[in-house]
Amino acid sequence: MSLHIVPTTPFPGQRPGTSGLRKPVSVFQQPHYLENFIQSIFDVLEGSAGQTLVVGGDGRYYNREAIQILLKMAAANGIGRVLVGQGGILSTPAVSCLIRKYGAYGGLIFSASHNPGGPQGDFGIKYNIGNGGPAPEKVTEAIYARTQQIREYRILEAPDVDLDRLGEQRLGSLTVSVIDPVADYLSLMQRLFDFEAIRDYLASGIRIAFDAMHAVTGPYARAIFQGSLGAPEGSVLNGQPLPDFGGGHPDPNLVHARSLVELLFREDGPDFGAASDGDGDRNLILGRQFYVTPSDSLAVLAANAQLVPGYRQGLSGIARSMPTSQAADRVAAKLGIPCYETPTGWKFFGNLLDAGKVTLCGEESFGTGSHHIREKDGLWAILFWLNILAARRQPVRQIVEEHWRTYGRNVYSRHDYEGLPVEVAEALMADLRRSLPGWVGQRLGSHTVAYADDFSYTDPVDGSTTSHQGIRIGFEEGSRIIYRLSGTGTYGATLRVYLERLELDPARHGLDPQVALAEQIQLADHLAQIRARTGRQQPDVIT
Ligand code: VG1
Ligand code: CO
Repeated sequence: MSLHIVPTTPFPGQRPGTSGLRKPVSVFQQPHYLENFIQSIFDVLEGSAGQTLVVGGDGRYYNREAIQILLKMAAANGIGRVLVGQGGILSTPAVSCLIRKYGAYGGLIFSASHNPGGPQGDFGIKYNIGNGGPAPEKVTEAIYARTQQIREYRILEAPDVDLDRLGEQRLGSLTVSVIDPVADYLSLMQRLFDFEAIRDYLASGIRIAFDAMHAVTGPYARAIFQGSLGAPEGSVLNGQPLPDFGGGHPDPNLVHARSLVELLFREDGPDFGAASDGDGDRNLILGRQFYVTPSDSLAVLAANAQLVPGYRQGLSGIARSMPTSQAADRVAAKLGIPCYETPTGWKFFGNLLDAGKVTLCGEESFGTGSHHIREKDGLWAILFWLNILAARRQPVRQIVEEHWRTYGRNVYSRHDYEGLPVEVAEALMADLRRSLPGWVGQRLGSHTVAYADDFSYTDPVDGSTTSHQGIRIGFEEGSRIIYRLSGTGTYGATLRVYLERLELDPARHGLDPQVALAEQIQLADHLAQIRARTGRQQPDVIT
């Protein structure tokens, strides 16, 4: 084994987005591309010598190769120990759990989350800090700055580590511990939820279906649902992680999880359905013939938290990303606890969780989580729902409809326009931003504009400010139209339009959101000239 110091030159564009550095596989496979980024991470970490890192990925194409490179570079950069999931597998929430449990210095997750995998798909890398959460912007910006100056990287020339063999192996001065990817995560879940009650509930004839979408949650879900909770074999669908996710798009929404949705909408379908994404941090919740909007899911979990052992002591506060509906705010108000509004991306919840200001947090993009770790957590959200169902013994639909009757319904939808030419999307946003001051106080359709701004956030814990986080047009009755460009795509630009309207009249709660929001949908197009500018007649994805 020998240490190599390899000369290199910077690559443009290695700036992490909403959630890590994400690029097509072919970009990552260029000589030195991954190495440059990893060395830049090591270069900005202070005091990491001799420390422990947690490493794993969602099993997508290039995962094993990337982990081998990472291990050899960790050895060459003086890291003491790496905990790596067997087969290179660790979900994002499991990495967060392990960093916290073993007091690791940080962790690396190889994933492009919900983006497709395979040789033509995407790859990605995320760095998490010692609290278990995504690196905050000051760290990701320092890493990016380093990528623009890098001149060399350090790597050990050594044979590959056997990622399938549990136990310890040496790589120079580095100890590599190959660990069971599921065990620590499962024991955390067992501490938070009433597994016995859920087991009894399932044994009473309740049928569940979980779609792992051939991504990372398969082994976790089999151990939890079919192992610990006694659900019959076959309850976990697509449970084998595959490098190309079976050709699918591991995004648990109504479009990409269509086969599960169809199963739940059958007359004789299961009582409860759920799915997760590539790296296991997202969740889709379905009842029989019923879809739970992620924003509503957060609100329902908050309103029912006292039924769940890990949350019985009460919630200190709730946080939601700005585009997430205000349903959670209404629960927080009733509970008399604060509700924080943060920019999109889990990294903005870390300080609030660390400071004990919030217990639950969530995003409209199928992400829900709590202070148990510092990432959103798909299986955790599904277990939270099952625990509530086991306690209340009512169908999902009834629980949500009752919730709406108590709090009102924040009717909600997100429209995505994908793969737009970058200049078209940026010009649309720039013109919209310029027009904002003129709208306040104006009547648009049946609504009067209360505020119109480009969202900016000051972290209440460390005082850091983040601006340009999305254009908000808020109306006097609490309705909102929000426009943002995605920070996770790898091709062209994706425009996200978020629509929300509060409906207090129970007689109208059953309306299809696309119908209930029709006026706002039209207005959103009119204000931003979406159809005229993009030539698109409708969104690519509606959730
Ligand atoms: C999207 C979601 C955002 C989420 C992010 C990462 O970002 O909108 O809410 O935190 O993905 O999720 P964007 O910038 O494309 O809107 V994941 O599951 O990729 O780690
Ligand atoms: Co994800």
